[in-house]
Amino acid sequence: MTTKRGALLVLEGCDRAGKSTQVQKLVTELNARGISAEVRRFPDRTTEVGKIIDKYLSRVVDLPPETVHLLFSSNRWEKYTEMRKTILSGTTLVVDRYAASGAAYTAATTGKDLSWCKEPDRGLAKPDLVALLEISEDVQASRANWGSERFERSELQQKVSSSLHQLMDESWVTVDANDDIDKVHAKLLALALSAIEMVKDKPLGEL
Ligand code: T5A
Ligand code: NA
Repeated sequence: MTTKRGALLVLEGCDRAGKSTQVQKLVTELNARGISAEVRRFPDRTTEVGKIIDKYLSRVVDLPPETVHLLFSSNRWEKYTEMRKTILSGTTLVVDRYAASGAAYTAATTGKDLSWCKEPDRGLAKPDLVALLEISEDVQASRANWGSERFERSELQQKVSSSLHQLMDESWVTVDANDDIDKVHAKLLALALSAIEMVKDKPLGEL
């Protein structure tokens, strides 16, 4: 019997939409149901490139936006081989931000067109499902530590949201993330379980 592959599931959304909270809960619940699943996150601030990104986001260093864009993409390429291998060996990855964040934040901060912004990520593994967590401006501003990092300003977040919407294809779904944590979790769990079931016999795509 050949091993069925895992799914590549991505949670996207503006800052404080609840992505990290939900990614963690989802993996815990999938594991509790006997499904092999692990968390990945971008930026991954632990890698060599990730350390520079962390300094940039916390305003320790300044860099040109094009440089930052390539660093975020490079950070995903650092993890490409390992992620692909893990998925193909049967483990589902639940990823906290991915290529769409890369394109949407740069489009929002620089005004560059989305096709320019998407190019460095071309060839990465394509998500089987992208769940776009949507929250209102008021809810966003009420969540912990709002405004501490570089991109946390409401007019910028609206541009990010509009870019994320432009990136949607048939693999995306929107999820109302204004609800309490458990309600959002229940919706995401249902989506994840059906995606994991559906991808088993499908090849892993490429961006
Ligand atoms: N970026 C990222 C780019 O520019 N290019 C790229 O390629 C990538 C990958 C850092 C920045 O980098 C940019 C985007 C970002 O500006 P990050 O490390 O993902 O990216 O950002 P973080 O600050 O870690 O995370 P976010 O701000 O995006 O928050 P999350 O993960 O959406 O939200 P979470 O789960 O941490 O929750 C925030 C707070 O709200 C509470 C939580 O307990 C927490 O206190 N909360 C809820 N409260 C009430 N009801 C709910 N349903 C709640 N869900 C969560
Ligand atoms: Na987060």
